[in-house]
Amino acid sequence: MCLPHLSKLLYTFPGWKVGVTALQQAPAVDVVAIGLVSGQVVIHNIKYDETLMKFHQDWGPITSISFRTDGHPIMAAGSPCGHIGLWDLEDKKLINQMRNAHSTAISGLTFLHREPLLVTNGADNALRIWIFDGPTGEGRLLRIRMGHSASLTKIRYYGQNGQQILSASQDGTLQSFSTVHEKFNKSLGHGLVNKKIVKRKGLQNTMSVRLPPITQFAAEEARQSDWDGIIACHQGKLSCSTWNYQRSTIGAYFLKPRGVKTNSSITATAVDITSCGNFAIIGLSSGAVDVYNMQSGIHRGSFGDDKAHTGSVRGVAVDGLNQLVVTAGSERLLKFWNFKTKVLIHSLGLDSSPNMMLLHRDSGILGLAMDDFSIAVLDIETRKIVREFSGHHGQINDMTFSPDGRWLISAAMDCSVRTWDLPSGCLIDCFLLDSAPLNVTMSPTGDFLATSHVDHLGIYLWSNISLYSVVSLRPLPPDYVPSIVMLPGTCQTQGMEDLEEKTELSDEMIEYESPEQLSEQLVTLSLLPESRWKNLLNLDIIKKKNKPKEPPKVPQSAPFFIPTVPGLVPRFAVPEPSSDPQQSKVVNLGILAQKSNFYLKLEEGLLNNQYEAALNLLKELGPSGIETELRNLSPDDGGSVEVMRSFLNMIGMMLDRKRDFELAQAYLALFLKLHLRMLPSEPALLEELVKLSSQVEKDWTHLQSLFNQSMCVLNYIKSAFL
Ligand SMILES: *[C@@H]1O[C@H](CO)[C@@H](O)[C@H](O)[C@H]1NC(C)=O
Ligand SMILES: *[C@@H]1O[C@H](CO)[C@@H](O)[C@H](O)[C@H]1NC(C)=O
Ligand SMILES: *[C@@H]1O[C@H](CO)[C@@H](O)[C@H](O)[C@H]1NC(C)=O
Ligand SMILES: *[C@H]1O[C@H](CO)[C@@H](O)[C@H](O)[C@H]1NC(C)=O
Repeated sequence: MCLPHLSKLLYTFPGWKVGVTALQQAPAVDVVAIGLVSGQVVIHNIKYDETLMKFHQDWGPITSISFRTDGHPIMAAGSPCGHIGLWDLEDKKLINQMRNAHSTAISGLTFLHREPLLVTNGADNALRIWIFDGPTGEGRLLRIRMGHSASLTKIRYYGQNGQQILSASQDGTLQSFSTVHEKFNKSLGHGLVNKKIVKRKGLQNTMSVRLPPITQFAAEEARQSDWDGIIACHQGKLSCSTWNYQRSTIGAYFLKPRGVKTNSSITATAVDITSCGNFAIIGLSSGAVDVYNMQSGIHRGSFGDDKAHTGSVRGVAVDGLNQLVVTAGSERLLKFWNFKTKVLIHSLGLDSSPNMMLLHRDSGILGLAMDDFSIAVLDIETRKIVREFSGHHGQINDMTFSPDGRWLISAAMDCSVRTWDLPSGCLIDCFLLDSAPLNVTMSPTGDFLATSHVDHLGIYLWSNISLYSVVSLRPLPPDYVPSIVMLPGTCQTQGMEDLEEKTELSDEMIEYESPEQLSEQLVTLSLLPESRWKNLLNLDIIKKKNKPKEPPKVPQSAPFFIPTVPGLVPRFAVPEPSSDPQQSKVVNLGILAQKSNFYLKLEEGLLNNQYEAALNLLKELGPSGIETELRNLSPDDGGSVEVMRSFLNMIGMMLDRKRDFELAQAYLALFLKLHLRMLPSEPALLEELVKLSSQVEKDWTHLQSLFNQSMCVLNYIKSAFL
């Protein structure tokens, strides 16, 4: 397919006076559909430059067009407002509309070949598959894959099994992502201001009833099957919403402090839920901290005479036993309260105002990130600062404890993620990212660290490298220069672009010739049939099986001329019984040994270090031929130690080149089997073998890890589609 006129302009269409936005070939020959800015779709025969039909869609420019190919003459056209029009090409009319297929513009839609399935995607970061199986000809949503459509505002692991991550986003939704399988993820949806009104008025899709994005949330699964287990603050809002994880929806209450005017600029800034799931604690920007019952939504008291803090509340936390509440205020005070009596126990002055606060409930260790980019760690029993860490050069966005409370991991605007070892008080890990990390959360089982990043919609998972290899966790030196880790992406990387450019250079299509070796990282197999190498090791068994039961016998019939014994008296010679009963027709080749071609090439190889010729000879032989050649290498069978060394060199060369991998293994195995007895007595050979052994092992470990990796991917794909 290398046509010289491939890139030659053949014809120019005059156009339709407005911009063309989509172009799609129709199933009919020479017919294309042209989508225009005006919302028109023109079905045009390009051979005769003739318009066959025109449709007009009212939703603005056509973004994308596709034709059904399973026997229905239907065309789908996408629009910038998320609707899809379905047109009948025979009756030349609109037969259906799929409104709000996506919440943003449809960026692409395609009917699957010969299937009643339409795949659409949009700028809302969703991929949907619609099936056309109903009588109305309307698409029914079959499958959906959806992420957040705007940047994330907060992520936290949910539950104790470490498999779900709750994430809130600027798009106003709260979603739960499973780290195990997409099957288990779910969206808790948008928060609606008043569900009942919305239902009654059928306002489902109007933006005005949606709550602003969640900025903070706390979740506790202890009573999730009884009542709501998630409490969330919304951007610029005073009241906090509750959410139900099990029912995947916004919950029953809006917890709103009484006595605060709704139109004041006071907002909720910090929340926590007790580990029993009964109480929620809400801190406000005014400094007030209130307790609510999660089951009933009733106000259960507040801390402080009027307010807990004079500044805004930057963090609230309850200990694991509902005894102590810790609150941090922007006026540089950390306060300890009795949970039941709401009495102030202790107030601690800080050097700088706290930015965020995090409590590790099991150990009672409290992490405080300060506005001066330092971190303080307190023990809530003794109420003393036990560690202070500095090193970040930017605002600390988030922190998380490892499940055992040993490590504190912090993420900051300076694009670094740092791991601090609490017992030793040292920084043990630090790496830089190309995009500043916003939130970090460690799974309760310690297997993953999840991060969210500026300008990224996804959640990134990091695994604990010490699970896979031995890492010495030494304190990093003060002048340690962290390396930059690139976030994995779906966009093409630099290297791929280079590759593409290179391939683009040759405009002629060259038939692909597979190189002898694809990559130095991989091994290549010979293309010899399996029978040539697979059974080499079992050759003796096969021979034994195929061996005639008895040696061929001389027929016992009387000869025609009976031999006589020379002498005076004629006497018949009695045939002597064969002296060697074991003698068979199988000739012992060792005795007849004459230097074979292979042997000669190996000898040559010793001089010029070229083993290609010898290898090629060996490749042409069948299994028993190979065995004979290898057997004859040993000094007992007419060979020499030198030639055996040459053979090992040949194997070494094969391993080096990483080609004919299976042959190298099979030949070596047979060689070892045949000469096992004599090899140890030859130091020269032994030395060679030790070298080979490490080489074989290295290659194999590499291969094995590749195999394992492939198996994992395969298993994953299998589990994802079955
Ligand atoms: C999490 O990320 C948001 C922005 O996405 C940031 O405002 C916030 O400070 C981060 N940390 C916490 C603890 O929410
Ligand atoms: C809040 O609204 C009331 C009337 O509803 C008004 O008198 C008051 O000035 C408003 N306060 C603010 C901070 O907007
Ligand atoms: C990482 O793995 C090692 C080895 O299993 C374990 O000792 C360590 O606690 C893990 N780290 C975290 C933060 O879970
Ligand atoms: C998760 O996957 C399921 C099924 O694959 C899908 O229905 C759901 O919308 C997805 N949700 C998110 C948040 O990705």
